Amino acid sequence: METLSSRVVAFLSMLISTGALAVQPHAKNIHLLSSEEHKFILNLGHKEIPRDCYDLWEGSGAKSPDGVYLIKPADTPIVAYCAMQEGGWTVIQHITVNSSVDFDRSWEEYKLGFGSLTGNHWLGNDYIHQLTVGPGRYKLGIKLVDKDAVTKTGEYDPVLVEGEDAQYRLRLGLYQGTALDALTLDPENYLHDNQKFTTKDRDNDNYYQNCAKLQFQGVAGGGWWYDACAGANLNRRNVIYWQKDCNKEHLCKYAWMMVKPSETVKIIRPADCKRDEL
Ligand SMILES: [Ca+2]
Repeated sequence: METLSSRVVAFLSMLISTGALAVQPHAKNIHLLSSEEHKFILNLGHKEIPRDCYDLWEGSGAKSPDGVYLIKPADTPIVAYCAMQEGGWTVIQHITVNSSVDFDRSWEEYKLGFGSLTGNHWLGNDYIHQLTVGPGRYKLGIKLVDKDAVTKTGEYDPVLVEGEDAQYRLRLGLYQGTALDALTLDPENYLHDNQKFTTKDRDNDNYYQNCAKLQFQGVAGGGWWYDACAGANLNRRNVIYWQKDCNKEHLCKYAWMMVKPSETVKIIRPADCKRDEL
């Protein structure tokens, strides 16, 4: 005869196998995943949560697959998409032209992130700040794919997105890449480096109106580090804009923004330096 406990065990096993009793991930921006997608978190249940995707990639001997992971850039874990095959980048933005995810969002939404980590999204300005403030320097990667599948990339080294009290101001270092430098150089005299972030409900830009509200073919620009206004804007979902590389005449289909520790500057901790014995 079946005992009560064996029936309880069978019931619990059924709950676990159907996902009804799955481990609930503790992450501040878990709203970037649907509850069905929680099982896609590749390091769910691991004891150690790394600071960023690069930590994971390096720790795995460059073997971690692309996907969603828990990371912990500051006190609280968050979920992020890791572009591992390209060297452990933490993706902070991904957009597809004519994305169903609306990028015309409020300050609060840009602060805490929106969209879907497995598709189009903004990771969240608070988390981009936590990642880029270090310890150690970070660099910003840009990846653009045009309608003919030609890919262009670029890196700003270092990058810092300042905190909310500084209106998430963007600080960029030297640029290199196959794409044009659209953030620190602009023939139209719009410089994005050193600009504060602007959203439709918070105007920090240098234009007499709010750049985030200006529409092109009925679509607003979305949040960005506007000047007066833009030589690049990867958050306008009908026209991904990056000077001559991506614009309304030369359409781009996809864009990504991502960060990883700068390789050019190594952190030297006092304990790493052996004192020479004389
Ligand atoms: Ca303005």
